[in-house]
Amino acid sequence: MTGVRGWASSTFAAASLPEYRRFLYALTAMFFALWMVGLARGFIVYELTGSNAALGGVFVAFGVPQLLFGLFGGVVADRFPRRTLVLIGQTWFGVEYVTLGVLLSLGLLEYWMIIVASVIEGASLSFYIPARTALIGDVVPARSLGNAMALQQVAFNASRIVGPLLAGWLIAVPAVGAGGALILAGAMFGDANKVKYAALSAQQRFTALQSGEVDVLSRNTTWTLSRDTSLGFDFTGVSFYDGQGFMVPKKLNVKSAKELNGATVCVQPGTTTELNLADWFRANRLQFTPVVIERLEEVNAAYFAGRCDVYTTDISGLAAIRTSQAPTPADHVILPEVISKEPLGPAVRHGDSKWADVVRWSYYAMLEAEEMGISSKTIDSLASSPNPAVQRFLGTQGEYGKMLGLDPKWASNIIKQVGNYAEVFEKNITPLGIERGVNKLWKDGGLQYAPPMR
Ligand SMILES: N[C@@H](CCC(=O)N[C@@H](CS)C(=O)NCC(=O)O)C(=O)O
Repeated sequence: MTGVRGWASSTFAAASLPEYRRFLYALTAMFFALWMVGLARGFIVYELTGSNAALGGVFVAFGVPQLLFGLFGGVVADRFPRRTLVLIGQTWFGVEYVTLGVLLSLGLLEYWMIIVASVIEGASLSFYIPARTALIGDVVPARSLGNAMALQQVAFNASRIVGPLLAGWLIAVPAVGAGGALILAGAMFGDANKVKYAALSAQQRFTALQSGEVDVLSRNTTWTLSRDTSLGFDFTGVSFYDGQGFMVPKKLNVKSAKELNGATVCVQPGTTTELNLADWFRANRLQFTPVVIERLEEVNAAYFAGRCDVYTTDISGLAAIRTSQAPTPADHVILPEVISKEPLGPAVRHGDSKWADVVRWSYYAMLEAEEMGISSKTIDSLASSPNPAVQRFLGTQGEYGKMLGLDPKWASNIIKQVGNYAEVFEKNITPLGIERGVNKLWKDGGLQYAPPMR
């Protein structure tokens, strides 16, 4: 026992000094943070940019100021109070890491911010390191100096091994890691069945998305300014250009919406439909009585039971309701007037740009596939295609999956399991009696256009 105690008291001699002990604790924490951030920073930069050169850029941004300011660091440490320099240094690193962390969680972090932070951090280290080393001499007596230096080195080396391990483990935990949501998304697109649907009324859908009950609204939500801003959503594209219309029983013999003066109109609350309806009747100096019912099944029942003369919603909705709910679909007609623009597309919450990117590019991949003639039927035969654009799409060339945080086969999985835009349209929309119309590809005179997948 005495032997061990003797060994311990000589090995940790400097640590018996309370002031040095505190110094060592602060230092160890600082070293851990430095090494952890070192690993996480590389990971984040690669995730943000997908480029090795960008990663190199960070090390240059970090190293060059150290080289330049390193020349003056020692001089400054000798002229200014070292304790203050060390305190300023550690506080600054803490503030920097927390700021970067918060920006990352909010999805606001950009590559240039990491570069700026790295330059400032590199420069600060040039003053901080000499000040910290010299501070040891202020804290411990000359005879313990060698021991104090050695202990500092032990803390440095231990944190160098454990810090990155800890950071790697944190990144690997989906709820914590920089790419948590993306890892889940990758899994989801690897298997189109790994999705949970939530049945929501038109009114419930917004709070469900805001509260995180669902991660995306993907059905018939119209992209409007107020939803994009004050409701806190981002619309990732327009997967279907629609418009609002009116459906009436054929037996009423109505040929135009202009003949609807005095009608009762079934409409759902929490929709663009409600406001468009009021605007259109007012603009046309017509009277109407709204019958406002929240649940879809109840509006349908009310209309088919004759509780209102007219049903109004998006034309795709009217066509779907007529096909799937009407006792005799041919007994109902959709009038020729299209009274609004209803660009329908997926909506996600503000603040998760990476998830938005995944949703956005999944839809564009379906358009791009149609444009390139890649379908669920042809995709397997294209593996040996000499066309580089096809190879990029299949994930055999480029690192586009990685840039999205997804599997290299992300796009081909979508096409194999779900189909390209035309296939999905033919399967789900054509049977409703709706033509491609404005939803044709841009090269066929429509509005559907995907930015380049490269
Ligand atoms: N596009 C409009 C109308 C959407 C809408 O009213 N959808 C109704 C009628 S199709 C609905 O109950 N949607 C639920 C669903 O389709 O399941 C909006 O975003 O406000």
